[in-house]
Amino acid sequence: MREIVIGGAQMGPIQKAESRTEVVARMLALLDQAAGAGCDLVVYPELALTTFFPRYWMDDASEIDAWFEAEMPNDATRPLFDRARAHGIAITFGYAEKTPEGRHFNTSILTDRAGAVVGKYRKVHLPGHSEYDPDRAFQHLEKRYFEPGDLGFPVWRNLDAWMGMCICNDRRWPEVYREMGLQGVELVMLGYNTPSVNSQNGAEGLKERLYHSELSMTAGAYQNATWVVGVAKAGDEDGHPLMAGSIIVDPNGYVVARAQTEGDELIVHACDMDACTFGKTTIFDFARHRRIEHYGRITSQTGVVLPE
Ligand code: CDV
Repeated sequence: MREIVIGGAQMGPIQKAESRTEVVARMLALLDQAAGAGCDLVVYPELALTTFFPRYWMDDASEIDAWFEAEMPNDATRPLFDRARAHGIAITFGYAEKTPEGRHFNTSILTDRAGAVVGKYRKVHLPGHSEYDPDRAFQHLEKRYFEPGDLGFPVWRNLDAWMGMCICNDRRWPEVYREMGLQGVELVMLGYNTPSVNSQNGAEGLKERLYHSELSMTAGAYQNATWVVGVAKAGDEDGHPLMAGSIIVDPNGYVVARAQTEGDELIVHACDMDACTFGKTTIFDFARHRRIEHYGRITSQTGVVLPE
């Protein structure tokens, strides 16, 4: 048995005016709660340090850069790394990264129990648009503020398990889980900021949004025999509602822990990494059953091409 007690640290809304320091204080409270619950690892949401700023149209480079972190850890987040190290808890959280070369990514990092960064992932599937769209109920400008990630989908050995990350919209793409599945992933960690309504279809409400989120994560878990932990930033950010629905999914695709609120809330489950072995050695034994000679379109073609 390789048990990792995992805490999904769902975060409630972060208002535009809230500072990094105020947000980190909330993250510390969740971390202390996780330590009390015996957690080995805590997963925080996408862009955990600020409001979900891609909903705002901005043209001024310095206004945009104010949402980004030029180094990690930095003065605001160092207390989080220090407290995690003191508790011996590994953490992962998302933030907006500005590289020394001036590139912008939607990023998440993973630490070991000593607070050292052991993994970095940059979001590949950026939803939304890059120019102001008057036809949407609200904006989703990730394609404006970020470049697509350039690191692929690596996995890392941490806490005696193979761990990988993806971010928000990535969770809806089966290729993401399979890329990590092909590297033996046992735990996929992700955070998300998902609006409670569809900006292009007002009829698509919260129930359907929650269903699609859960469907994506449970399918990814089952089809790759891996644990999946998906953690929301939720609630009303300056009049913009984000859905909750944070879950921990086992390698059979069952939800074993689920958030009940739209606020700061810790969900906890003791996850046995050895529970991945059965699926990985039977129905999803990739080496025995995959037929890559028929999968060529997946990497050679992006959009739909109808047969002639
Ligand atoms: N932050 C996100 O990537 N959000 C998307 C929304 C826009 C659909 C998501 O897939 O949840």
